[in-house]
Amino acid sequence: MLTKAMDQHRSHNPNSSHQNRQSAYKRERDDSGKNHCENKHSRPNHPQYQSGPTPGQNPLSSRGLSTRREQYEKDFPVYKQPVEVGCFSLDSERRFFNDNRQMRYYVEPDRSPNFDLRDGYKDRFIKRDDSVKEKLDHMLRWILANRSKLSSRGTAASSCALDVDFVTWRGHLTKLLTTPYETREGWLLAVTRFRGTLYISEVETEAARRDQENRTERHEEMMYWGYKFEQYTCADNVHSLPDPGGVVNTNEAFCTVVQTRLADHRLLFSGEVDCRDKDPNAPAPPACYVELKTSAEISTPKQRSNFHRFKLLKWWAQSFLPGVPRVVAGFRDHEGVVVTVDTFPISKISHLIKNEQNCWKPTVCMNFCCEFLSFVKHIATEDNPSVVYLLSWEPHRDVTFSIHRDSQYSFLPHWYVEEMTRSQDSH
Ligand code: 0WD
Ligand code: CA
Repeated sequence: MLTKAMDQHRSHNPNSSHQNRQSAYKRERDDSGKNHCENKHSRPNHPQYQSGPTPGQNPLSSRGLSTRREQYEKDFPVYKQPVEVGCFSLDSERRFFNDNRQMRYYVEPDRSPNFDLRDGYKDRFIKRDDSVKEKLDHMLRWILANRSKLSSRGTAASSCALDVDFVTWRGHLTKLLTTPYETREGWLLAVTRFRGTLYISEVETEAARRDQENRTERHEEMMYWGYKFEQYTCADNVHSLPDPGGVVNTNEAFCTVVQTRLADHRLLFSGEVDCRDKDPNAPAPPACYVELKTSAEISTPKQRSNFHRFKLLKWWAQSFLPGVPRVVAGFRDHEGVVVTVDTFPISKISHLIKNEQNCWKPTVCMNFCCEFLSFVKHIATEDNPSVVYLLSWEPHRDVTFSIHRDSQYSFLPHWYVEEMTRSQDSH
């Protein structure tokens, strides 16, 4: 049912301009970004998996996937326009609700609002306990509550319980998109095949755990600034105004669940959405959603170049995936005061970066992600909820993997496995 509705949508083109909304999704392939950077469009032969053992690796991880940019400079792969199939909310105590009660509404600030982002850090801030690893649990709860929308009907018992190949968080896909350009932080992704669907859930790396433990007080406070900016620009309902005197509670979240397809990979993922356009005539979700960001103000050419090369890559990847069309950015000074606010339409970001030397390319990001998903399908063959294929990557290396049975890495909870088994058998 949903798959049919989705197929009527045309593919999602990252370079379509804002003014040209009608034609935004016409082309199946992106051909307008060809001259953005100087590199040639090489077309490497498949496969990109290395054969033979990688020295010093577990023998089980003897085949790797290249992350070299040149390998992925090909035509833009088909990426269907993402369709919202549902949403959920997490309340101030991190309880799950299968509805949009945590939706917030964007209230456009002045261009120079002088918001004080430090306000309330000491006395009006409730921080989510990030030692609690939630893995895919909230998404799995959403799937169980909505499985009638996702299950294939009238098909053979051997087919997928869900009509999708991959279930994951948007944030995990963002990490994949930016991998060919990442030089500092590696990642670990746990994959389990269960009833034909591949579930991808992140595992914290040792380095990330150390960084988190060693955060300075200044860094802790700066992490609050982003949430405080949301409070200055979001209202709880269509008719109200933001309440900067209230408490910032990072347990609260509104998440969209979208379905889409990258080449032959059918994806179901969820991402946290900051707010929506409050105009009742705004387009349907996800096109009415707004992503909010804060960033250091830009005063030198070097700062501008770094902003284009690093920050805009992350912003683009995160919002392009679920089809969120714009990012509203608050540029702040060293004291945490927002000095200017700017809107970045996602479809214009690739034009903004085109004068940068050695810049990133959307096609490399999407092609790498696509090859990664093919690699996962190829290696994660055993359909078993207690088996984890652990994919591991460090900058300047290939992606490698190892296999774990009934280990600390298993992440599909019993309540999910049991309920899915029951529901499929009764279908
Ligand atoms: O367990 C884990 N390893 C993770 C869990 C890692 C990443 C996310 N999550 C969960 C949380 O339940 C969170 O509610 O995913 C939800 C958000 O998912 P996402 O949209 O896929 O994540 P991402 O795109 O990385 O982040 C979106 C927003 C962030 O906004 P900014 O503008 O800073 O990118 O979600 C927030 C943050 O506001 N966020 C988180 N909230 C709670 N827990 C987390 C987190 N671990 N990471 C980002
Ligand atoms: Ca945000």
